[in-house]
Amino acid sequence: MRAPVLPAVAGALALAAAAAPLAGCAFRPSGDGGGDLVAPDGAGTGDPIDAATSTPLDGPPPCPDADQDGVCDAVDDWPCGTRPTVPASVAIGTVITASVSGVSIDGGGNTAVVAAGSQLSYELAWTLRDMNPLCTTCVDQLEVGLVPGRRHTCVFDANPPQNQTMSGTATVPMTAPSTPGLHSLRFQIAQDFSCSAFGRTDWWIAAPGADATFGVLCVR
Ligand SMILES: [Ca+2]
Repeated sequence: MRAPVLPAVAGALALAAAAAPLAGCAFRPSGDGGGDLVAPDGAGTGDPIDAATSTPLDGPPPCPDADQDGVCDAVDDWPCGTRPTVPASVAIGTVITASVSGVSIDGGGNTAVVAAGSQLSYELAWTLRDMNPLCTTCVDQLEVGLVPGRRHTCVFDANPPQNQTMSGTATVPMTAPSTPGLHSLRFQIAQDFSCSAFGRTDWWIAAPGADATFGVLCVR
């Protein structure tokens, strides 16, 4: 299916079409009799060569634009407003530090447009370093999941050696939210007895803040 043409492109095409006859044919000063592709041909009044550009190039698109970002729905590759920029590597923590990088949502980058309720997965690389001298026997978790929403899993769940950077990669399957709009993928450090202590499946204590965002989904 051919994608709808944007106003700016339409204007350029119209100009090209209008200019073409001038290049190889004699100029018609008035009362164009047809054949110059400028529509509509007027009844004895001629058609100004610039008639097709009367629509301002920076005006609103004459097409459905649900997120009002100036890009027609039919060709909008991010129908959730302006596509956010998510850092390639995100680090959190002080005494215990962690990072997430190399995020790929369904084989793409760290932002993705996904269908509501669809099955997908994301890949990431992580690090975790425990430098807390007061809790050398504590178990750490590195939780990842949706905000708003629930934790998906723990990509790390163990008592790491003190002052050593642990690292790894993970592929996390998930179901896309059923609510259209923006949803963040975030991570946080937890210190429960284990990832699933007491049957817990949601975030430890509270969901992580915006500074721990490593991916963004535009659900539609
Ligand atoms: Ca749009």
